[in-house]
Amino acid sequence: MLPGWKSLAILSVVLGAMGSIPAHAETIRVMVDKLEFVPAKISAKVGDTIEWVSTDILAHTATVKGDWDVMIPPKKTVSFVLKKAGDVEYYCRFHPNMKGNISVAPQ
Ligand SMILES: [Cu+2]
Repeated sequence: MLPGWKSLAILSVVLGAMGSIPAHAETIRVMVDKLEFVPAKISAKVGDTIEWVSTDILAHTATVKGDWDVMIPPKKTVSFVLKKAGDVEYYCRFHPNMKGNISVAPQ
């Protein structure tokens, strides 16, 4: 049975209301597969969580030179809370060609 248009309309109103809650922290998902961060470029704000979901068979890291370093084991999901604003370039220590960018807005 397909849901009726009325229940879909109610659902979209509920989701719309959730989206309008001001400045709540979000979780932003980045897939890690075949030596790539997807999407490579994301926007976030201070307090948001980045969740790297690896479907790769290799271990990776999300590393910012002189700052944070997150291990991403094969086929695991790891998360990291952004603590400061700025344009963040990160890469994988094991595969320096793997690069990502997070534009972190102040809260
Ligand atoms: Cu890697």
